[in-house]
Amino acid sequence: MPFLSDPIQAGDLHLANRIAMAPLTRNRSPNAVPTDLVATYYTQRASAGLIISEATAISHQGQGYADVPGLYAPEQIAGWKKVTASVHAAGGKIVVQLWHVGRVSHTALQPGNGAPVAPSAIQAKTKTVLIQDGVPTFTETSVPRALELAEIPGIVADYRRAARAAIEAGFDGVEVHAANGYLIDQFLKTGANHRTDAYGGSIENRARLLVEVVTAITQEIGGGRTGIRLSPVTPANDVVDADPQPLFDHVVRQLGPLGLAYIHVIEGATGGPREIPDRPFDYAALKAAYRAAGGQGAWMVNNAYDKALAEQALANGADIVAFGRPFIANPDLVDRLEHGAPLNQVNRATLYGGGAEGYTDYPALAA
Ligand code: 8OZ
Repeated sequence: MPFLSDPIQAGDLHLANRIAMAPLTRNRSPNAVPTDLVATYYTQRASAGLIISEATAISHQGQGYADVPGLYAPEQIAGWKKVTASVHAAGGKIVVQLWHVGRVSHTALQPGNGAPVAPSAIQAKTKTVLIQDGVPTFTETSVPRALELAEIPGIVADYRRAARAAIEAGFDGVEVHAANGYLIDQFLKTGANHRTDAYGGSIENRARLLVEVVTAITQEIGGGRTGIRLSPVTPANDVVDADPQPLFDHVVRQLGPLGLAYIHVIEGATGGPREIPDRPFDYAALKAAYRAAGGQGAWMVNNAYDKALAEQALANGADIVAFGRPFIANPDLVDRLEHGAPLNQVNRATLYGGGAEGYTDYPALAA
């Protein structure tokens, strides 16, 4: 039986252990440019087998929160270069999570203060974070407009360009953010997609944008350094599907032949309960559907794992376990899990925005 501390190959990525740092939004990149403090934060966590960066906008239109990083302008790429060089110097591996928020945005964050874009003009009952006078402020999202059919190739092109920029910035690969109610998940799920064209209606149509994006990225940088994050049943950001099992079984069957490095699945409600009483989902069947379609990528699981649950997941066939909040509060999480050491608790007041406090000042165990 594999241990969390065992190395693993995920596509082209050779990982020193099976513990991943989950993507975590921290709102500390003013003007979408990661700072030296961001480099320090990730470097402190470089003992993770894989760091997945916080969600990073592929375009100005893809941005939905104040002070989140981007990957579409030279100064953003330059900022990320410092992060990846520092993580690599510390022996770590890091991929960037590519993000388009779709309707989860605010006119204040959009090009020309326009409406955010979405599959359909349905406002999300969720909040975004604007930073006003240095204070993170939760704010209603703006009413979106439905994307024109003719605009969709441009969005696919933005993902492709961002994947190329990721390699230029020194990342080991990319993770496509297809989870948590953002643009790709909005297209996937019936609650947010009421389109009647080739991108709405049937499962095949709703999955079309996801498949086009992942295919474009694999053509650009290779499947072996491309991963994807899915959240079949999360209610995050007000997006739900009427029948998620056949939808996601279809999605992973499409991903099977693309030679991806890994599939990253959020089980249950993101950051909440692993089981949702009225929304059962068979994750073992999802994995079986992926393998049956020829998928050989590592199977990464996430949500509310502790050491015991993570070891059980490996025994049940998962390959990698991603930890979120424990990695915020414990830069040396790998060491602590290995030795069964107690964990620091996360301070929720310093999650989004601010400086070093609650970011780079969580202590490691004394040597
Ligand atoms: C928390 C706050 C803002 C964004 C996600 C990118 O849920 C996020 C996110 C989480 O995937």
